[in-house]
Amino acid sequence: MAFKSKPRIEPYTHAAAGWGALKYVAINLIKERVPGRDYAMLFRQNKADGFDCPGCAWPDREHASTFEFCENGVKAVAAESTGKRVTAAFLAQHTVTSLMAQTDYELEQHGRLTEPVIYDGLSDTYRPISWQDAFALIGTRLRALPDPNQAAFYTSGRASNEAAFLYQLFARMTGTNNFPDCSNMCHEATSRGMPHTVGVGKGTVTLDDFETCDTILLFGQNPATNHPRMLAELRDCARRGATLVSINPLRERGLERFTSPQSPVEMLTLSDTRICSVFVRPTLGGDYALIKGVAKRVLELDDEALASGGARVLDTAFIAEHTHGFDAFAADLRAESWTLIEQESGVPREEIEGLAAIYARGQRVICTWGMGLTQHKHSVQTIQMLTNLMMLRGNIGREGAGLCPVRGHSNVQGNRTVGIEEQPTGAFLDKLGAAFRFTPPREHGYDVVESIEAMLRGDVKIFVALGGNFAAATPDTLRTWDALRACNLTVHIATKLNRSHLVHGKEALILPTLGRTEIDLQDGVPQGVTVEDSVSKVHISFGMNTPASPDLMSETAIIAGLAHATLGSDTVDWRWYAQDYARIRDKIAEVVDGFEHYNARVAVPGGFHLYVPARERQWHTSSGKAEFLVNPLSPDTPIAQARARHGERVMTLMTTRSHDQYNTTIYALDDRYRGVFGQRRVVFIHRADLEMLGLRDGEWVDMTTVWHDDIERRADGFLLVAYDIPRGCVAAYYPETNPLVPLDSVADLCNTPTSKSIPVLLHRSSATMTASL
Ligand SMILES: Nc1nc2c(c(=O)[nH]1)N[C@H]1C(S)=C(S)[C@@H](COP(=O)(O)OP(=O)(O)OC[C@H]3O[C@@H](n4cnc5c(=O)[nH]c(N)nc54)[C@H](O)[C@@H]3O)O[C@H]1N2
Ligand SMILES: Nc1nc2c(c(=O)[nH]1)N[C@H]1C(S)=C(S)[C@@H](COP(=O)(O)OP(=O)(O)OC[C@H]3O[C@@H](n4cnc5c(=O)[nH]c(N)nc54)[C@H](O)[C@@H]3O)O[C@H]1N2
Ligand SMILES: [Mo]
Repeated sequence: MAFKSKPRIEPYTHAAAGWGALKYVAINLIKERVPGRDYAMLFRQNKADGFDCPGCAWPDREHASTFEFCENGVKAVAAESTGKRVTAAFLAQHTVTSLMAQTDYELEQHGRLTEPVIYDGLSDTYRPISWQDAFALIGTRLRALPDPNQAAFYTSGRASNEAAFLYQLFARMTGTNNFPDCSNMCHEATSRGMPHTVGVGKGTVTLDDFETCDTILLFGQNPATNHPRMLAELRDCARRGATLVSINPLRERGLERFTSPQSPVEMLTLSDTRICSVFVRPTLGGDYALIKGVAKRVLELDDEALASGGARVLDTAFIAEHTHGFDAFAADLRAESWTLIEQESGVPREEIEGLAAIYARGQRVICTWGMGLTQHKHSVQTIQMLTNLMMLRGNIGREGAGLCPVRGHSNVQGNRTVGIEEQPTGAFLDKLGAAFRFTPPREHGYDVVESIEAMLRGDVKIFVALGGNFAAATPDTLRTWDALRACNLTVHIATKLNRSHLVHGKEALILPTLGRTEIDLQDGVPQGVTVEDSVSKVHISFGMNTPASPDLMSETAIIAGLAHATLGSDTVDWRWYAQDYARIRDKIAEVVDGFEHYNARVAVPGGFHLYVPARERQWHTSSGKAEFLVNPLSPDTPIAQARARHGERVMTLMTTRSHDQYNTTIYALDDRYRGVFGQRRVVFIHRADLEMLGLRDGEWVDMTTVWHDDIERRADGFLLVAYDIPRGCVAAYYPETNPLVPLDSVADLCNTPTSKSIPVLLHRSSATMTASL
């Protein structure tokens, strides 16, 4: 544990990245005992002939000739290339009960899984099982289900297109569309909201647009931690003179100043670049009202221009030619009250007007957004309001402008594209059925929240996970654990030991897999896998590292093995596909629009962009135009309801990521840009709220959720940290706070857990606490 910082709170005063990042990289390489010969491999990530970084979905510059340095990319690769191993001997010595007592950080430290194992109830340990026996057992159990919808197939967003396509084919051939996946908890509001407005659930920009934009509005995102390579892009924009605005309750340090580790001059002269020049700080969940206010002001500015004979502020040509519903939208904006907008956004009218002025001045505006917009009750409406705003000035489908949802997992977007979708379209199913000569199930399946509810009801009995950490990533932890434990069988295809392997069904298996950084040989031939980034670019990735164990199988081969054992190979010759992934790509080309000549196009270095109709100003909506959508602004939110019952003591909690974690994987215990070291159980709160609650900075508190049911939801033992955060809002890290998120606290229209706005009460902790994990 020599690499653990002493628990302390110490505000960060430097620019983001820079030497601090390099120091952390060095620590990570040593801590993970990455074999020396593999250091060079780290520098081949995101190069044309290397592997796609498993860190995040931010795109790469084509043919990047220099290593795109990214601290968190290195952490992700180092974590996968670790020298530490979870062996059969380790698992024999550690009961599941004893492992349950360890933190997520400690579980991560045990290293890579090495061989397939099955839970043995008598000894309460995992024991080795052969691959063939594991497949046979799972196949027998799946075949024995009276209804195929009693199985759910989870996907985390690291799976390749090839693995994800084969997985959805396998599950659909068993007869179900139950595909809970990490995007249900992530960018679902984007994927569900945008098709109604612009006809596609994906971003409309490419990296080239960042070269010519003059304004970027960054909503609810912390790129210095979560998408560090994006910062380099933002730095270039700022240097060119573009105006960058952060819209975020927190003034994230990483969005203030940045020292590029790519720039020797900046590194040696300790200089940096200012990134955002303006910080607008709404209350949690206040963006919908804020964006509506900005749109209202844009309309007012246009009225003023009309009256004074000045240039129009609205792009009237775009609105006339490309959109539908403008009049009703404008009437709704004019009728909206400024008082309500100010109250619900938490932003004073002058600041909203200031933001509108920046937006209206921009000739080429890009809007980016992350989890700060998507994990709220009104997230779909918020994203639709954002597209409305962009349409007012024709900022979609032209150079230097557009919508840029910033995805999380490195292939989460690709997974959905190739069929990980619980609500598939009829057209997709028709093509899939025709390509593989079967009748796919039509009934929509369960998403994440619905799967948990179905397990609790006893309607789902087998849970299979292609990666991820379902038990920790999902809301309402104790109920989710009850749900998983009620299953007859849980199966995890995974690289590392995690909580989900310990919260298991009556029968349970862990199937260890190759990571993306590792050489994947099938029939002696190295296989590449393909992924799609945040700007819909598809490219191929080849592993370069020796596999962590000779007993690992690739995800694709595991899925083929499971499918063969369950369905036989008369209709689909599963193992033939797994022998050469190009065969799977040929089938994807047949089934999924936009993948024509797939193998030839990914053979070109850098890959290819998928067609995004809105980018070409083609609108695949019901009206054939981009739609202005009218949604009301209501003060009747779950937070307001909780305050009506418990008064102003109710705080709105956001659950967020620290710098040293990757979702539920805890690499280390620091969050250096926010000044937290050696600990994770902290809660950030405004000083005036501390005073109002009669609490002090440095005291320990327990948190409970205020919800309409009688279920007690609590998370105990958090250190209060006085912080620059809006009044009434508090922030703490996930997954520790997931016990507080009610299962039915979800976004309208997309069922995403509202993990950035939970009504909570803070209570002085009864136990004497010391800083711990
Ligand atoms: N190192 C690292 N990289 C990652 C991940 C990781 O865990 N670690 N996770 C990956 C994944 S799956 C994802 S989805 C992305 C997540 O990346 P982000 O989208 O940056 O997600 P969060 O860390 O949850 O941070 C959300 C940001 O939104 C702000 N915010 C919270 N509520 C609101 C609000 O109501 N309004 C506004 N305007 N802002 C708000 C928070 O202050 C914070 O800055 O990162 C990906 N990359
Ligand atoms: N409260 C709260 N909850 C949240 C969020 C939040 O902001 N707040 N964010 C949500 C978001 S945005 C997301 S995306 C989800 C994330 O949910 P998940 O994707 O389920 O979680 P991860 O922590 O990314 O999964 C990590 C595990 O994946 C496995 N793994 C890693 N690499 C590979 C691989 O290459 N192959 C396979 N098969 N397995 C691999 C390892 O065993 C590792 O332990 O969490 C969501 N939950
Ligand atoms: Mo995510």
